[in-house]
Amino acid sequence: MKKIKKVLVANRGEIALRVMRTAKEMGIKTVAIFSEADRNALHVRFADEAVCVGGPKSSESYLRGDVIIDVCKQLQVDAIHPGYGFLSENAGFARKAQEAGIIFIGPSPEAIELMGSKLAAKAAVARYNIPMVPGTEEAITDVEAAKQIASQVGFPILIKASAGGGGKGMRVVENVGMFEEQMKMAVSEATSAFGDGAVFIEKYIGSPRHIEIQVLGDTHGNIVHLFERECSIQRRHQKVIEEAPSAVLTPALREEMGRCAVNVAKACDYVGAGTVEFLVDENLNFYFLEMNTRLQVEHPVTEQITGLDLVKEQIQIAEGHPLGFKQEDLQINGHALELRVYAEDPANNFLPDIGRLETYTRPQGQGVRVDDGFEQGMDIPIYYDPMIAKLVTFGKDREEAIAKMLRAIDEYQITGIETTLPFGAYVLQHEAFRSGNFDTKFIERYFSPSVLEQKPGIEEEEIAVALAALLLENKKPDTAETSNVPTSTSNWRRNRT
Ligand code: MV4
Repeated sequence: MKKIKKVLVANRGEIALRVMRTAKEMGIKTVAIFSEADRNALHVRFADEAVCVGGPKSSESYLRGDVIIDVCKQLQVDAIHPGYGFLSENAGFARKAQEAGIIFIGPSPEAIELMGSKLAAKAAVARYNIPMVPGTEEAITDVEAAKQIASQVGFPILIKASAGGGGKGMRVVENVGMFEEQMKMAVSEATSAFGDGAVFIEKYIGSPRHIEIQVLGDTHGNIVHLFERECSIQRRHQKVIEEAPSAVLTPALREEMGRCAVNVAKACDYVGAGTVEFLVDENLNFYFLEMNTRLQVEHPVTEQITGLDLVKEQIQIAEGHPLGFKQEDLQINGHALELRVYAEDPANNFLPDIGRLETYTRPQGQGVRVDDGFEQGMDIPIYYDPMIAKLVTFGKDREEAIAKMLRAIDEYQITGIETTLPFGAYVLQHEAFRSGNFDTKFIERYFSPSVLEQKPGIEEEEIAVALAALLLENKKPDTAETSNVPTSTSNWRRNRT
């Protein structure tokens, strides 16, 4: 048991602030690190102490593990919280911190390493009877042998990089004729991207849901799960909306997936907060995909439905305290949604839209939480992730959480940059989202920039109807398939400059 008196947060933006808030509540002093681009950032102002660790690029600052550990030594820091991204899943960094006598708030370097290799992870959990997608258990090297396996598994198959994850280094192969070429490309991609060319085969699940389970493990061998998060609304592996609980899990399935997630954590002696990812197919079969050994971006939805503070749990675990509850003490209360607000232009292929936040007014009120790291007048730096805020709503049920989210989106005032807020409103109003009947193909299936075009006002509408009637005499409109799609009646567009 070691009391943490001072923590360094090796991160920036909303997550650095979010971690420091909890640290402060726990009476722990906070140290921020920052790059030259973040000199005026809110996490720097919030911290008790702040140290510039280098240039604007992540590789010159937030990724410099040795420099960060030196800062810890100089300022007598007891523990490092890595947040997400950057060094959070870097086993080498966790090990160096440990060797320097600094607590890494997270799992052991061994657990990070094991789960970082998708093949090693699958091998480790295999003895716990966890359902996995049919495929190879080892890296494939021989093309002919691999073709054989692929044919047995049945096309389409997916080639994945063992060192990948989060969708990086995946290739769908439709038939045996395309196998050799795709495999060679996958190996060369994996080699250049990860320095590890190991690839493996899985049956391709066409339209899966992505459901993940939050787990917590302490240093005394206790592991619990904190239910699921539904994360299927993604665009090119970038999550857009997450929710808890999922609209499709039955209590029995939730329990079963929860038990599997706990076993995955047991398989690597997991300590801290972690997330076990599953694919769920249309028949509600579920398959273990991978484990993320960090606090995730979307952790707030779990906090809302469980009433726990996950950062507080992480810190108490790191201090050596046993978990203060058992599985049977935990239950789901209400429903939470998270919308990631990105500085991207949905009308322009989601191109990053950097610039100054001319107006920035957060929504407020009951059931609304905004985790962000910016203020009005600040510039969004180009060097980092384009996510500017996480808008979280909480209600007694899913309908209430959705209603609050739509209200909050409407209330959120951002000018100076384009954001994904209107895109979020579109998704939330869509019949497929409302009904809960959606999967990871939602955006591909239902989104095109034209769906965000402003609904005309009454007068304009009358004119439009008259014009449409005229046009119809000549040709059918080409918007037929989107005509039944709900359109926002929000006034957010009128307010924008
Ligand atoms: C899959 C899959 C279909 N079949 N594996 C993408 C992220 C990475 N964690 C695993 N991913 C997938 N693995 C098999 N065997 C489809 C995906 C996938 C996906 C998964 C979760 C959320 C969004 C996704 C979008 C495209 C593909």
